[in-house]
Amino acid sequence: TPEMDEKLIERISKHPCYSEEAHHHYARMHVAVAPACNIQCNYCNRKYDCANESRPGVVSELLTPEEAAHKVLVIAGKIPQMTVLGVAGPGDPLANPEKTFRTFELIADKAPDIKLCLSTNGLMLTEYVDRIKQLNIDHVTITLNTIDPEIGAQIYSWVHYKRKRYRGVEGAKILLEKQLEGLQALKEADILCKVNSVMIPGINDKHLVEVNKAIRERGAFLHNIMPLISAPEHGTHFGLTGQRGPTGKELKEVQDNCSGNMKMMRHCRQCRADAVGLLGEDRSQEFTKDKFLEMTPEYNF
Ligand code: CLF
Ligand code: SF4
Repeated sequence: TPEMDEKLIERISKHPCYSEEAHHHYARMHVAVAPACNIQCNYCNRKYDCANESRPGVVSELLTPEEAAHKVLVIAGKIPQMTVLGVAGPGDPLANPEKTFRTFELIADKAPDIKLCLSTNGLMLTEYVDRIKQLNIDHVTITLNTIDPEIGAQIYSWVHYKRKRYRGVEGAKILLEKQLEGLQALKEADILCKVNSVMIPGINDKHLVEVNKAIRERGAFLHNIMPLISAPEHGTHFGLTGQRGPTGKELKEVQDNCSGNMKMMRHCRQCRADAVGLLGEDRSQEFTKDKFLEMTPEYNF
């Protein structure tokens, strides 16, 4: 938009998720280095990728930070439009801080022109904002589905925080507070923040306008409302209780109701935790572990 300043445009212009325009020209890759998680979302089955950012029901191949860095260099050499590296699972990246930050460090060191992107449930965000800033990670996604602990208790079955497990409203309250604090801390550190919200009919659908207002007030840059994908065979709580996802029409209606004066993301493709390529294009199978470990990086920067 014309009122966006030039510096901001430059920060998003090569990020396919933050700029609708960019997604036609620039590609992203994910590396699955973060297996553990510290909460339990009712739309997630731990056997699969983190459904906060990814497509539920998909299993990504777990990599060590060193393997991930090798993969990134191989792919960046082969796909010139590759501009962004994201860590988005298969669990919560900040529940695996050593693996996640080691991966970012290796890539910042070897491929400094690749933009770094991180997706998290937000529980541990305030603890790591300084480290995120230090590593020059300019794009962080928080999945924030509600600002009401009563609704949260229907979405999260437990939250593990500081060596204790909290259930129901008590757990949701901790998570929700930490998410909003995290958002504020990102704003203060001048890191661009996208918020993902999973739309769950009958649970948070009517409430998402309020979520949108709350994140807007705290300076989120972009809001991505994603449809719940819930299939019984994925074995999630919602899948087993028959919770349905929204129709395309219902999703669009909520996005339209939120779009007052904030940018809404409407081109999300709910990628895998090991996605490679333009959004909507899946080249992950060209770069499975058995394949990329045999390839020599030809990346020049
Ligand atoms: Fe990956 Fe996410 Fe970064 Fe993009 S995906 S960590 S912000 S580089 Fe993009 Fe994929 Fe949607 Fe995510 S289309 S699921 S929003
Ligand atoms: Fe699953 Fe991600 Fe939620 Fe953890 S944060 S339970 S990995 S969807």
